[in-house]
Amino acid sequence: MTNNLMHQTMRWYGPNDPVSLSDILQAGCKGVVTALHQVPVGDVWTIDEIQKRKKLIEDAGMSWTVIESLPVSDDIKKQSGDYLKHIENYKISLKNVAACGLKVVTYNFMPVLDWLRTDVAWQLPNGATALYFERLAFVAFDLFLLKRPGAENDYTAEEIERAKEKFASMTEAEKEKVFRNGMLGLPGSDDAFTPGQVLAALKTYAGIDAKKLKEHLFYFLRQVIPVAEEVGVSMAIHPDDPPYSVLGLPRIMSTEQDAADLITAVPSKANGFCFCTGSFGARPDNDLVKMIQRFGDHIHFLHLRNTKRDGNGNFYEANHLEGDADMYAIIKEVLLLMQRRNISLPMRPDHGHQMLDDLKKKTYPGYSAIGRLKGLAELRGVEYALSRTI
Ligand code: CS2
Ligand code: MN
Repeated sequence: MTNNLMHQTMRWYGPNDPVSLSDILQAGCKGVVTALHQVPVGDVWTIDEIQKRKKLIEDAGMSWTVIESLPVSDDIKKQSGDYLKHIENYKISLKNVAACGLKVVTYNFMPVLDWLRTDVAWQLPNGATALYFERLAFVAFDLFLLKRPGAENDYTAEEIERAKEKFASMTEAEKEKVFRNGMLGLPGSDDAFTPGQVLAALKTYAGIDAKKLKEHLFYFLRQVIPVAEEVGVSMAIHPDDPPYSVLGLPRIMSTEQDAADLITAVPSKANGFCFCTGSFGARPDNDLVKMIQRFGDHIHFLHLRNTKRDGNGNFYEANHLEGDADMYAIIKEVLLLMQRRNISLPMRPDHGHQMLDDLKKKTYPGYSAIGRLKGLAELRGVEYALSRTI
């Protein structure tokens, strides 16, 4: 019997989130994962603002367990404009969050966009909805809706042909939906991008390939990890979602090799992962259990989510215990890891289906209360049962 169970949390988008702190508490969470979304990317998070947010959470009976995310600016990712200033600001923010008692900072290094889906309300047979990435719809979006210059070079002739057929068969409403989903802003923001903004932003990455972007990531880490170490904060990079290049942009945290490179570049316990089984799991060549074994000492936070892939590059977000990721084996490995390190790792059910009463509500895509509660309840059931035998 092991005593180290995962520390259950949910993401909270702050006071405007339709899912309240009370909802999260009722779901059984001890902690909350949030960020100061109102602070412009690149600016300093002040102690005052951090304390205010922390107090809201503590007054509701929980702790602010993980920051997700302290965002890294595109200037830092490109080493352009104000990047040196932004890195200095990042260091100050790390010191400030540490001064407020926070210990884990999630971030990602995806250029321009965070996650991408073609449908954020894909009908499941049971009436609930899920997030869906349909490869051909995405290719059609890129070629015929966004009309990204040079996009045709990124796809095979056959794929382009099939995307053309797909596009021709789509109704205006379907086109509109794919377009709207492609333009969705960043998590936590209500603003969608305009095509002009996206195309302009993509253009600024011309000349930055995966090798260069990785160098920029490692440069950033060489600057901030010593500060994180000094103040006792663990940095947790979130993998790319989906875990491969999209819209001609390089992606550099998609594979086991990418993860290994990160640690080799800056070997420190403070340099680690937000291990997202949903994002890494969207690639068939990522062996999730093996990755937990290999990178266990550097895992600071867990996103437990499942995806179901097909052979054509499509995937949808499945029930947490279904899909391609073997959640039983993953949770077992996490329990062994926590036992070995004698810690309780923070986790959150990353996304959930829109279902029951939530179908009538507007929540951030993937972040409904009931769907996440269902996922969390199933995950903790597996963990509880497993913990009795480990
Ligand atoms: C999250 C990511 O909603 C999600 O898929 O897992 O948006 C994640 O918060 C960021 O990429 C981390 O920086
Ligand atoms: Mn995730």
